[in-house]
Amino acid sequence: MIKLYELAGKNNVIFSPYCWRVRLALLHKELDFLSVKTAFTDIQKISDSKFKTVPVIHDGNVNMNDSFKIIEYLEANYPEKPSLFSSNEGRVLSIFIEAWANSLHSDIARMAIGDIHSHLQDQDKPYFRRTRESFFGKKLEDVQQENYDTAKESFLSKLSVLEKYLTKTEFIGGASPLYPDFIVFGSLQWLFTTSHTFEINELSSNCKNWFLKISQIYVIQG
Ligand SMILES: N[C@@H](CCC(=O)N[C@@H](CS)C(=O)NCC(=O)O)C(=O)O
Repeated sequence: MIKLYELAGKNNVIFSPYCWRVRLALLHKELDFLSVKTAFTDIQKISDSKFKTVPVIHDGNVNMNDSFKIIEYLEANYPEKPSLFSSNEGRVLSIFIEAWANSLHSDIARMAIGDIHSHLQDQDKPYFRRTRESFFGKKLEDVQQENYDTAKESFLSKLSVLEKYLTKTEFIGGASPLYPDFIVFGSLQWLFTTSHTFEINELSSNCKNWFLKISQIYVIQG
């Protein structure tokens, strides 16, 4: 069975956007998998320190990280299972959507970096604080407090593009969800699983309904 190493905080909360992308892809492909809940500071123990980031999958002799590479591997090796791209056009769309969704991450980090820290396992807290405070040049709580409003405005402004798009189509991938949907879902799920402040009702209606539909199809079943 495929093993999925995914980042987990306190109470096994899964919050990493990239891990959510792969988790939904495995559920969509109806592939059985074993979730290995992993702390930041345990990533080095996977596959003899081969990887610096999760998600990682082990499938037989294959060990790999990087969400997009994992998706391409699953598509190539499980062609009889429901497709994540549907076509080469779907794969190319995913590349664009990945870049767009990743541009939400700097906003989400500024909206929730202190809250993310509070969700971590105790063993991860010093590592996370040290590396992220060195990146931002200030205390995590100050980053969040000083930037929350402007980051939220930027985040919602980027999502207004998706809001308009979703007037034309039920899912980003068309009539049913595809990997581009899971990419964006993973990014938003990162915010919703960690923020103490931002609520789903703050999303505009098409984005909110789209998010809830994906949750119902995959997350609740999963
Ligand atoms: N490009 C990678 C990015 C993965 C990534 O950055 N994962 C983060 C968790 S969200 C991580 O493992 N960080 C390790 C660390 O900060 O030490 C992917 O798509 O999988």
